[in-house]
Amino acid sequence: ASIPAKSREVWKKFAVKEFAKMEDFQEDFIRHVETTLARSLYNCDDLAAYQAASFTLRDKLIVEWNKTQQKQTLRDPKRLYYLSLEFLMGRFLDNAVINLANNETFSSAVDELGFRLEDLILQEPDAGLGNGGLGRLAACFIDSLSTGDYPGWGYGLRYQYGIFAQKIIDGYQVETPDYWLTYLNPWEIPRLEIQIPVHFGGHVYQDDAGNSIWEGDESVLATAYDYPIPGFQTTNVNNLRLWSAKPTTEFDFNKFNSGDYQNSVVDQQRAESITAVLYPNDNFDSGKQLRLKQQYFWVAASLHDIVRRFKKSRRPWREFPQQVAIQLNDTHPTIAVVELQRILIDVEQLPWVEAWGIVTATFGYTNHTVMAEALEKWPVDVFGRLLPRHLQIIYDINFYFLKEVEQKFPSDREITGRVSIIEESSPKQIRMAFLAIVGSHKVNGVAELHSELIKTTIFKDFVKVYGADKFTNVTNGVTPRRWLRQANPGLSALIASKLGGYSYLKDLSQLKRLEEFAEDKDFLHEWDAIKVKNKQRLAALIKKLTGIEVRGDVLFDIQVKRIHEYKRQQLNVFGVIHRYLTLKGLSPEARAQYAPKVVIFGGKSAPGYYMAKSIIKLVTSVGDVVNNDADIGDLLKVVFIPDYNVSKAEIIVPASDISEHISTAGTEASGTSNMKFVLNGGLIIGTVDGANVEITREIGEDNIFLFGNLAESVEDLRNNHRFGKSAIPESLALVFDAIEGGVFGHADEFRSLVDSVKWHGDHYLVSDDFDSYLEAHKLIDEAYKDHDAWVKKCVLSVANMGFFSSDRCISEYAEGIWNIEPVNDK
Ligand code: T68
Repeated sequence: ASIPAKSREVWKKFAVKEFAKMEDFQEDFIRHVETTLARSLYNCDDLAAYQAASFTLRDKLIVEWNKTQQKQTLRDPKRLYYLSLEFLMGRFLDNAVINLANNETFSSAVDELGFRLEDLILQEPDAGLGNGGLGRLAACFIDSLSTGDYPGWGYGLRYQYGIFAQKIIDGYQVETPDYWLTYLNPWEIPRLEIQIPVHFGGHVYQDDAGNSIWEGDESVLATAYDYPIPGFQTTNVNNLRLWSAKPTTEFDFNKFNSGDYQNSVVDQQRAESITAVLYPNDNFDSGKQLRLKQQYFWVAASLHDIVRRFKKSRRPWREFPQQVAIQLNDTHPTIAVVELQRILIDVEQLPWVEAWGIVTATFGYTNHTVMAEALEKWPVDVFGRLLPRHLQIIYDINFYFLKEVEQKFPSDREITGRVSIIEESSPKQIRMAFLAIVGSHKVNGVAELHSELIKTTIFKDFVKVYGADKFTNVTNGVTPRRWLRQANPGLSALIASKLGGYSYLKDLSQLKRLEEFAEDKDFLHEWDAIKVKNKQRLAALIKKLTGIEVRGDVLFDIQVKRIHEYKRQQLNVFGVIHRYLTLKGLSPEARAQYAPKVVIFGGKSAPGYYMAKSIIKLVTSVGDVVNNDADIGDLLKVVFIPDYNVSKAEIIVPASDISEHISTAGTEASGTSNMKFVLNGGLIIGTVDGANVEITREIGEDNIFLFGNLAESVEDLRNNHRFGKSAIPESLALVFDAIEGGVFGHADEFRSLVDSVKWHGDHYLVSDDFDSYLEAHKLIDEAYKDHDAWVKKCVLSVANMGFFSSDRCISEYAEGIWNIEPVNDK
């Protein structure tokens, strides 16, 4: 519905203008306080000021958003749709300031109005719509899509409750709900007029023409909330569309007519539960029916939208894959493969083969794990009850696929069973990763080692079927806007002063030029002063959150990430205990040879994950003992920072001297915080796992502390444990003795942690890597003593981190998988 030509002049006259000057911003700000918020100068607190400042930026964003969408509609390029059940966005305001406005101008404009920008930023709750790496990766990707001028939209769910807030009470994790939408959210644009019906359940019948008709018996509406995503130094603004479930306006008239009005309303309300809460598991498949409902709800609404947009161009269906690329962020959206096939054959009446060609040319699938417990499977009966037509189509897809496999390998009678999308177990299960592979034209892992592992382990039969070319690698990256500029203003300004401005944030390979300054004493000194400031900033946060006092001038050793046995926080805390026992055993003079150190932990455990919760309790219990031991003083402090999230990470990451990325080799697909820490001038201790391998290649072996067994040895080592051929090293035995002797509280609390290593096969190979881990820490202690050499290592590492920008990552996807190009005026 566009405006008639004769009225356009009026529209143009009053179009929203750019604000270059401070006064323009201030005028808008006050207008929002007085009208949008219905407040006044007598009634404007930090929250209102945060909202007004956000609305002011949002206005600009929306103008550019509109222009971007108009331009794209006109040129009709191929678009990318990134389907992710998680977008771990964090805060929007400071990011928008960096991208849209001149930071200093904006900050002083706020100042003049009687507020401090830092305080306003703190008013914003994190958008915590994700668990960890996978969700944060999606957030970095949409930032890079906008920055690179790519036509790319994100599609996800608008959970009313994001990842739970973590409290630590008596040393234990306690979960509290994260209702993040209490106040007006300036960063979302409700599109309540967009209402897409989504159906569940019911039955399938054939009509006279032999077409399959699916009649659902439950329906809900998907309504859209749009989040404009600004890019850096570009006017391109993409969209993140999050769906929310709403009841349909149709009642169940049977109930209604039988006088059961109350219950017919209650049924309707149930619709909203679909998008009520994010499932809080990281790297674990819990297989709950509501989760499947979330998946289909989101996929059906997104595809409806995508197909509607495609149809506007009136192109023939065969051109769909030339106009649309859809990326599956893990297997969570895999039903999209089936839904598109259903739309094409049942609704658009295309022949199966033609439809299937379109589907497979459209989708790409990213795998994020090889661990069995994280691979998604759905029992056939659960699936069939919710999505009967989709189950039929999956059987058909599998039938054609297995026929192809049989023809290719007539003499291999086992292979069809191994690659079948349906696992013939009881109950029968749908292997979603296999469905995703069959339904996509490219499958990628997220770091080189991981991408090799998927080809040789979980997907090796598919390499035989499709050839190795279908499988590729795109090593993860992180956005330098949030993870350098925003998190570390001091360091990014110092870098800008040497590289001639901030354009390196858009072309991170420019960091390489920092090598020239690695011998420059003044530069190293400035660099180090920034690190100390960042550590003081973190020390203040630690004091505020835990009451623990730590010095800002000592070594900060940090491990923050989801708590998981495979990530081995237990290895870290056992190492801490070993250090404590060692220090205790020394004379005061000998002790003084050790440099003081703070060991910092943070991260959430899935609510039902007993082992992970025991690890948290062990960390806090060790902290209680060590931090209050007068013999130890500042030599060792142990801290658990509660409620680790994106905005806390922005304070924690820039403050590290050394961070820990110590997963059992072959288990961490990539890791992305390893990249963030090094980019911020911290060194890392790590196993030869995930992206640690490529980080080592880029920054050089001298600048990283690697330890532990390699992925190729893991199987043998696990077998040794099974057959009683492994021994606990003396060093670790001492640690266990202390725990079992009650040094850190009741031993029963930690029984399962100790026993899993001692008696239950040590699946994560803690005992095998323990001594090598301690050795690496000795090297760290040594290296840290030569402080100048340490700082130089940090500079040289940062100089070589350009590869790990998510901009590089997105351009690899764009060229190698999506076949999309930037849309700009150049
Ligand atoms: C992470 N995966 C990988 N999963 O563990 C990490 N899982 O190595 C990698 O760097 C990152 O993905 C990005 O590629 C996850 O974060 C989940 O959070 C998850 C969520 C639901 C179900 C299963």
